[in-house]
Amino acid sequence: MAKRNFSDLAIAGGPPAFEETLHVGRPNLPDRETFHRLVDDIFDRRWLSNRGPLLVQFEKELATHLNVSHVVAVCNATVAIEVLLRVMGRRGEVLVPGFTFVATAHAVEWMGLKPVFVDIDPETHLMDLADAESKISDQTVAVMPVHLWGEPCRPPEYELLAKRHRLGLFFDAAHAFSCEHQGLRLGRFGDAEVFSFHATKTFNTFEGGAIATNDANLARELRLAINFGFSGVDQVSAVGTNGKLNEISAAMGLCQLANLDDTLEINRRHQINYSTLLAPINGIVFRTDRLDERRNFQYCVAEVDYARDALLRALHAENILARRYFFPGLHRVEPYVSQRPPVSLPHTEAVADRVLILPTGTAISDADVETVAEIIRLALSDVERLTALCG
Ligand code: T4K
Repeated sequence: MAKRNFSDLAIAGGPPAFEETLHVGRPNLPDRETFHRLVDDIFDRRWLSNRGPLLVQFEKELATHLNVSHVVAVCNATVAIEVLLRVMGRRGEVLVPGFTFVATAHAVEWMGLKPVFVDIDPETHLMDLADAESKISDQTVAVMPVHLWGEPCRPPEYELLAKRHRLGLFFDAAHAFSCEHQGLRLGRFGDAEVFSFHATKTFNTFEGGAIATNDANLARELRLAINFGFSGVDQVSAVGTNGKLNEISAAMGLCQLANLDDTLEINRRHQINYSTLLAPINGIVFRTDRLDERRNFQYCVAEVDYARDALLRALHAENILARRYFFPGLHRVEPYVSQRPPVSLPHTEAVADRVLILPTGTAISDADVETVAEIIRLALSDVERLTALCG
């Protein structure tokens, strides 16, 4: 049933708009037949992991796609960041934005380094360069900006900063596969960039990730590090962990690469449709990002001026599982909040209180996007009632 006024909303007693839940992060899936054929080959070969032929091909195709010399496929992006930090071989503080997924900071903490939280630019949601520079101390060993929402975070400026202060520079590019900065695909900047291929990412390999770098020595050390330090049969030359990606994930990645342009086009269409439909609605601002640059539009990001959490509950009642990533900001979550003196990151806090992520991807239709936008319009048409019902 189409909803025409506030009383039709599920929070006001109407039926939910969707019988089947709409998710943020519903996996995009490649062509089933192609994937099954590759899985049959894996079964025939009985080669399941440890640098099988599909993994080798996957890394090669990724390097071509990203236009970098070396890509090391890893079991997920969190382990990839940990391995990078380990291989860097320095102890001390790492600058990370306060507004990102917990994995960015946890990877630093897990490796026995100290994440130092930097505020963001409220317009771009990206780590604030000036605040980063002001937080560099004699303990700082690296900086790890995040290309949040797939938006490149001024990589050349961070390269200058890192050079000036002799810091390691690693970009958390978990959201940014296939995005570009001024015509250059992300993957080439800093010492290395880390992508996530988790199920919820536009480009997924069930679980997975990759480190891209143009540094041959670093790539060699990373390969050792993700394979127990083995440099040959029965030959161990370094301490290592198990960070390998398996053949099934590589098969998935190869199929997803073949589909990538179609997937990105669907994301782009949803981005434009949300942008158009939400523009006339008071109280919500939709981030348009740079439509003229190559983006993956993995996340459709809105900012709500008031009653964000009430709107979130209203959407959930309609079976629209919108999310408030990355609430409430890393400096306000455990263990960081009780580990250290209170930190104030005013822009991180303000943005974390406003952000609302809407469903997108190939599991969502154009009609779904229209319905989501219409429900937002109806819910925000009476904020007082919305807050009374859901506040
Ligand atoms: N750096 C940054 C900036 C990151 O955002 C991330 C991960 C990382 C590093 C680390 O990357 P990985 O180590 O994961 O490779 C998700 C993802 O688990 C996480 O990968 C991602 N960022 C983060 C932003 O989002 P949740 O807590 O939102 O996941 P979950 O289970 O709530 O799933 C989201 C929605 O998708 C749910 O409504 C259910 C649906 N879903 C999920 C899966 C897994 C499906 O429909 N099918 C599925 O298979 O964390």
